[in-house]
Amino acid sequence: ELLTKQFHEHDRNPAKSWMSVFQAINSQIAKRAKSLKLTCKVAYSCDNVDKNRYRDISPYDQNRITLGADGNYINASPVPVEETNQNYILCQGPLDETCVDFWQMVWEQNVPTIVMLNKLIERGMLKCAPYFPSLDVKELEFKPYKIVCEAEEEEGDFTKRILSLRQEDCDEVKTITHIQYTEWPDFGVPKSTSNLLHLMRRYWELHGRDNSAPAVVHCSAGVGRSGTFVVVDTVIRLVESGTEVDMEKLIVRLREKRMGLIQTPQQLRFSWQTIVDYFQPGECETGSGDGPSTSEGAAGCISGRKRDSREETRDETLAKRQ
Ligand code: PTR
Ligand code: PTR
Repeated sequence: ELLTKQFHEHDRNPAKSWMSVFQAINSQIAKRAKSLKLTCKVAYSCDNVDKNRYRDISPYDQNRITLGADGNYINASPVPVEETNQNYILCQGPLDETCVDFWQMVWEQNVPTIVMLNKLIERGMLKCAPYFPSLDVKELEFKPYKIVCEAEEEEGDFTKRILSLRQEDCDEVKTITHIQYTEWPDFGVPKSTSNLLHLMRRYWELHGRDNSAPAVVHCSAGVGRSGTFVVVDTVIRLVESGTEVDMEKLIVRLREKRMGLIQTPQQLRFSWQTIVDYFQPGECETGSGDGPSTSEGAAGCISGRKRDSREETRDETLAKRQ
């Protein structure tokens, strides 16, 4: 497997280190952004500047979600991946003032699934407005939208909620699955690759593996963790369909849709390792890549200790292969 070989090359060869791969991606996208003349004028305009959580993370004018007939602004970017027939919307964690915009987007874009990769408070700072209801606060209203939490279930490192979304003066009710993963620090990586793979498998089950309806994926800025999630999902799908993947090229291509996807060399390494682990026979019983598997199977390989011993075996196997 080419990706596995490259992964270990980057791990062992200082000349091809993760930092240098990461920097190569940064400089390639900088050049691409220039030649494509990507701009963020709408995000920086007086009307909209306060709708951004971070000054340096904005959607490109050329690729942003617009709201209503007037094309109003939200810090969100559509990220379609044609080869896998998947559609993501990456966005920032809503601000208090943009919760209503967020639900307008979910309503208008017919979003069945929201994947949230952050906690509301991280390192003592508010990283996202409480835009969704829970069992504690069952109902929220952001006029004209009303959101009710119909069910909530803890599933290890994430919480699954079923939300219903209504709009004033409209009979339609939309049902949305909200998956909140709570173990992924910003600028960091989850505890283990099997942890993220568990989330991924549940996402495939809940969203529907072949569902091309847009899934909203967000964290605080909607780039670091969200980007890692989309890259892992995309590469797994491409490899399974027999397509050869160039990780650097893919990330550059996705970054033309939304800036900053994958924020650190460590996140890059982790996403790569998660993909390698998914296809590594024996990494976990259900991880052999023959399609979506049950969460019960994946849950078996969450323990950190178990993983360490598996890690060694895998490295030995790979060392022998090389
Ligand atoms: N298997 C790695 C190697 O080839 O060097 C060692 C390693 C594995 C190091 C996992 C760190 C790991 O943790 P994480 O999954 O958080 O990157
Ligand atoms: N300029 C901000 C910062 O560096 O803190 C932007 C930022 C914040 C970028 C969080 C990425 C962040 O992580 P994530 O996209 O995973 O929420």
